[in-house]
This record gives sequence, structure tokens and C-alpha cells, in this order.
Amino acid sequence: MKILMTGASGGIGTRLRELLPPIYPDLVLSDLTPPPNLKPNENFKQADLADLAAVEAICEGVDGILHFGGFSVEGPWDTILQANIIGGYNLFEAARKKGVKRIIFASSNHAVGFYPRHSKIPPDVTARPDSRYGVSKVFGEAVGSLYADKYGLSVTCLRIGNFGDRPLDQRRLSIWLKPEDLVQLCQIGLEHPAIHFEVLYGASYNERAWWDNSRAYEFGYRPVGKAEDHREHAMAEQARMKPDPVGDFYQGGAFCSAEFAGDF
Ligand code: 15L
Repeated sequence: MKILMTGASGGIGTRLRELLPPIYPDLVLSDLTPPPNLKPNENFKQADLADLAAVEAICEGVDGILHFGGFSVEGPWDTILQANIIGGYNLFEAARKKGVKRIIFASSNHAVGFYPRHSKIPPDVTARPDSRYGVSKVFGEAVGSLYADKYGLSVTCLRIGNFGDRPLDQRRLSIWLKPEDLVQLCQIGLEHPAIHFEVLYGASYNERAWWDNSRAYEFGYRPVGKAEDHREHAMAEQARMKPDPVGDFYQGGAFCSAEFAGDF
């Protein structure tokens, strides 16, 4: 399979550039700017997601897309609009025009960040975004659903928790995603024959999980990361943080408390 990975210069993309080639040797990398440490054997194609013609060009001959591109945190509306709303739409539209069969869309826990931590949610809940960024992820999931139902693409939206080598604090003990586990989820999205449109949680085996990820397990997902193995480190980091009553109540953490002016 020829796989296109957008966001190749970002945090997730940088790590997956190491982990994907043994599984998908025909890998095309794309981003606004090339990764600083691009190797001679890597295939990089520059593209601005807000430019539909450029996105169509990078989709040429591709079988599946891992879409990690776009703006990955909260930001001003125009930034989110260009990178995630227009950029997200362009990605699906370019894929349709170029006959790409499968898309893995990097959604985020911030699409549902205003669910309280005491609730355990499955993928098919009403969206409760915690930021303009979260709204853009809900939009991306909706475009994915449309393109699956109307145009027959196979679409997997991964509501990614926090990607990294270990959970960074108490909140991340519930939402941590080990890089190798993200690779498993990408493989499911790219290859599982039964996927039409799915929303799965991008989380490892976390005992404190706020998400019911049984659907991913039905597709064969067997995460190897165990957040509690890193409990001591995460709790020590937590102890250095200031209390955040709103952020500590909701799943989205500081994305919820930022600009918060509601009743609490
Ligand atoms: C995300 O969606 C962001 O991309 C990442 O930078 C983290 O903030 C993560 O969520 C998180 O919630 O920890």
C-alpha cells in the first residue's frame, strides 16, 4: 500500500516516521515545511492543506492517508479555520477526487472535552468540544462520516488522548497513547476489511480510562502501553502543577478552563 502521512513534521508525525516504514515502506510524507532531519531515503512532498490543488497533488496514486496535519492545539479562529476546517475538508475532497480508499483522521479527545471525568463515554456520544480546536475535530469527524456514507471511503477517526512515551500528569494517566499503540490503530484503519466509518479512542491500556474503547478491541486492538506503569512519574509532575478546578473536573483539562466564563 502507498500511504500518505500529513503532519510529518509535527510531534506525532516525527515519531511515526520511525515506526511506520517497516510496515509501510511506500510512505509519502507531507507538511508545510520538511522535517529538519529528513533522510535521503524518505519521500517528502510539501503542501499547504488550505490549497486544494496542492493536496490533490500529494494524493496522487495513494491507497491510504494518515491525516495528522493541521493545527494541533487551541488557537485563534483564523488559524483553526485555515488549517483544520478548510484544510480538513480539502483533505477528504482531494482523497475522493483521487480515488484514495482509506483515511485515518486524527481527531482528538477535545471533541468531547466537556464531558466530566466521572463519566465513561463510548464513541457515539453527542460532541462536547472544549475549544475552537475541539470544534474543528468534530467538523473533521462529520466530514469523514459524509465521505464514508456518500462517497464510499473507509474512514477511521481516532480521538487521540495524549501521545507520547509516558503519561505527563494525572489527567494523562487516563488518556495516554503509547506510539506503538497508535501504529496498531493506524493499521486497523488502513487494513481492517469491516471498516466503513468508525470513531475509536486513541488510548493505550489505561486503568483510569474515561472512554469505552471496546469497539477498537472488536477490531483486534491490543494496546501494549499501560499508563499505571508510569504512575509515580505522572503524579510527581501533577504535584508541581497549580490546581485548576474547572480543568480538573472535565476530561479536556486546561482546554476547558481556558477562556472559561460559565457557571461552575
Ligand atoms: C491534543 O489534542 C493535542 O494535540 C495535544 O497537544 C495535547 O494537548 C492533547 O490533546 C491532550 O489533551 O493532552
